[in-house]
Amino acid sequence: MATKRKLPDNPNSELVDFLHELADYEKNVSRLIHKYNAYRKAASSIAKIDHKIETIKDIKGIEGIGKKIEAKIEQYLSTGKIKKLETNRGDETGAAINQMTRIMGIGPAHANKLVHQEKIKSIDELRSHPKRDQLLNKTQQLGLKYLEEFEQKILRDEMKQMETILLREINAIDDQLKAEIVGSYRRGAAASSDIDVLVTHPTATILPSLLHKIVDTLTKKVHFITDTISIGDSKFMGVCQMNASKLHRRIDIRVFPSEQYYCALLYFTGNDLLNRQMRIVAQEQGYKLNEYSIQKVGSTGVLSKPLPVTSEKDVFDYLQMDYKEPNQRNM
Ligand code: TTP
Ligand code: CA
Ligand code: CA
Repeated sequence: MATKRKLPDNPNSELVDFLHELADYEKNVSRLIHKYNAYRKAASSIAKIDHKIETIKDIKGIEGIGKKIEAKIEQYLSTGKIKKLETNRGDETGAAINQMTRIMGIGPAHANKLVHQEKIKSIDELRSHPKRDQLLNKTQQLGLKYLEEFEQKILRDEMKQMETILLREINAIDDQLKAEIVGSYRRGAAASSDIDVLVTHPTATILPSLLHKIVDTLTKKVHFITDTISIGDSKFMGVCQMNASKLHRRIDIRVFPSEQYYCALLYFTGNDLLNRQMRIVAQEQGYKLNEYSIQKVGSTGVLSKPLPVTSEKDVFDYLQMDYKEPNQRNM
């Protein structure tokens, strides 16, 4: 994960990267999620500061930085290093575990097992391991195959080109199909980690077969999809490539019936922090909000039928929140 987060324009990007590295170690090696969350929060607060931090005074009173992390930042400012980070980097087993979690589908538990039980110390060792295909499921095998490619961000220009192909092919299947690229791209990001596609059709009953038809077309007709990780009635996860000169990218395609489309559009546009915030506001106001619908929660906890939603703004309105354009949703 650490390599995915690049903040080229941030004046404190080195410190932010260091905090992410400390966070990943806590999540993957120590498996202390509260410490992971604390580092992530601190990193996110620092990333929002638009000038170079010179002394510890520059971060006084900033939300999300506790005493212990503050002390580490102080070390960084005075010595350019963080002792804990140096120690972590010297921990070979820890480093190996961290390496394994770079692979899609491998979490901390599986990574620990590969390192402690199978004594695998690096990605290269895993790649050339005689039992490789027994040690990994299909998702993880694809994750290993495309590891370096999946870690490269997709620039907006390539996202746009992929959008053109996707919308063209989806519309050619059925001109009533409506598709949008969501996720960070819809929020205006200059670069994205993967491509998220949302599809709907006015006739809800045929959605599963439509998803299969879309995936089939994108695989066999235009050779855009190269691998399937998983496919169900409403969700496809896979790998795509715009052409042979471009990298392999992760792609998610989801289909929703039209009455759920705008709740799904809101949710899959994100970001995740806004989703969490809106879910809490919903709870406070007696609603239940998720990627499918918004419902009223009755006094006995009984849920109403899904409320009518014909735009994202309808959801903001129910919650009495000011509407946010997609590019204002980077919380
Ligand atoms: P992602 O594709 O994981 O994230 P993203 O598109 O915002 O950013 P990136 O460029 O790194 O891919 O998920 C798409 C949206 O789905 C996300 O913006 C919000 C929602 N989501 C959550 O609310 N919670 C989650 O845990 C995940 C994975 C996604
Ligand atoms: Ca995404
Ligand atoms: Ca995604």
